[in-house]
Amino acid sequence: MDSKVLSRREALGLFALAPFAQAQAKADITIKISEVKAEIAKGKVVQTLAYNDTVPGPLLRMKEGREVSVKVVNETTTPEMLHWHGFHIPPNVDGAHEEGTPMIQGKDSRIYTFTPGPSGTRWYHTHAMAGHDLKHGAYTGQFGMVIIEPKSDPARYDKEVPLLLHEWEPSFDSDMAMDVSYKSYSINGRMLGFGTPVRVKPGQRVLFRIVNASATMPHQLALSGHVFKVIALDGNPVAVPGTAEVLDLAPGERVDAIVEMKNPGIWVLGETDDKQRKAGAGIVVEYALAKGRAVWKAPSAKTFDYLKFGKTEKAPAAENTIPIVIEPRSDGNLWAINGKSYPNTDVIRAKPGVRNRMVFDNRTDMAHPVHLHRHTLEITNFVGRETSGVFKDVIMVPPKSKVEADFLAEQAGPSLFHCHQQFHMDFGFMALMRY
Ligand SMILES: [Cu+2]
Repeated sequence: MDSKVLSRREALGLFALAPFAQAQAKADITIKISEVKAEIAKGKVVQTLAYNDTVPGPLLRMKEGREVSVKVVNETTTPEMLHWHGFHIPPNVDGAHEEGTPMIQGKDSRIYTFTPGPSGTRWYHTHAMAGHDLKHGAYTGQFGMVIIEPKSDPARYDKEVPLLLHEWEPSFDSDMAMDVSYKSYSINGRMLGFGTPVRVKPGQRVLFRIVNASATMPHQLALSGHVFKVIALDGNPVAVPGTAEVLDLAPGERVDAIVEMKNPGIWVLGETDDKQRKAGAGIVVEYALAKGRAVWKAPSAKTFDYLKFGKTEKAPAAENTIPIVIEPRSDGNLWAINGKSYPNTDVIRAKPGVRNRMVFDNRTDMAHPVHLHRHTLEITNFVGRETSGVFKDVIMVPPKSKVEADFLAEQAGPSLFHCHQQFHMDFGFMALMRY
């Protein structure tokens, strides 16, 4: 779809009719977008945009395969877009303007009706562009978790704890306005020490469902005195569940990990980076009857590897190969895909109905969390190592390296491919895929 034409038609109000009819209709879930004052610590208030007046937005539970309708009411005066991240749903409801989902105009509403799937830890967040405006897009509080419950659930745990990471008070590092930094950090909308602790009991198996809802920052987490057992990445069960002292999450990524609670005390689950943790990136985990201050104990190992959770067997061969060359630019855009920056990027052509292989060739000196909408990617080669059985929708491609990942082309219509780092997406790192 030609985005320039669409914006012009929107400017003329040609999309006003359908939303008006929709405004009268009922939905299973209503999400309101409005400006809020969020208290992220005692006396520390940030003004932001949020869903249903809370940061994060409400935890949504959907059933795999059961149709749901969600009414999104935009009480702000600027157009918004709500994306269902990790869902295999049609482009008119996926929540990307570039795919053809209509924007939710200011003071207007839209109903999204779709059949959720696949099951797992998904999330929803704004897909509006921000550019240099740090008061919009993923810099805001517009994010929340969706758990799509499977038709039958084999996972065994005693308690489920959703954790959503975010940063506040963004600013540009320098006059160059190239990189964003933050004054404060939060988990579940509160700085470390100011939220409700995660309350556990000895012997419990606790499932942490973690989303990095950061606009731009990767994070590394550890739970002092405990080890994670990773069971799913981006909501998709891994081939080989395994332990990890630390969890790496790029923007957009999720980790589901079970922790056996067998070290009573009061502990910090937080960023391994001291500066970020001290600026709020953590949450207290408190055993029943434990007394004292929350303790941070740095992990002994700091490496996290996708392939630890994959099989060593090669994935089946793909029938089509799609080269994705990532390069830096300095022409007003920052990044290019196959030599061009969005909106001038070439359409990525996939072969319908078969296994397609994306070959990410990151020629830049930064890692990029690449994200493909409406599909699941299986990592088949990570920096020279072959694997199978690790299914994701965001893959962190290390600097100056190659990563290969396959998807089944079974979702007709356009799908957006982009870097999940908001500042990268907004400055060229985006393309449409079709088949
Ligand atoms: Cu990037």
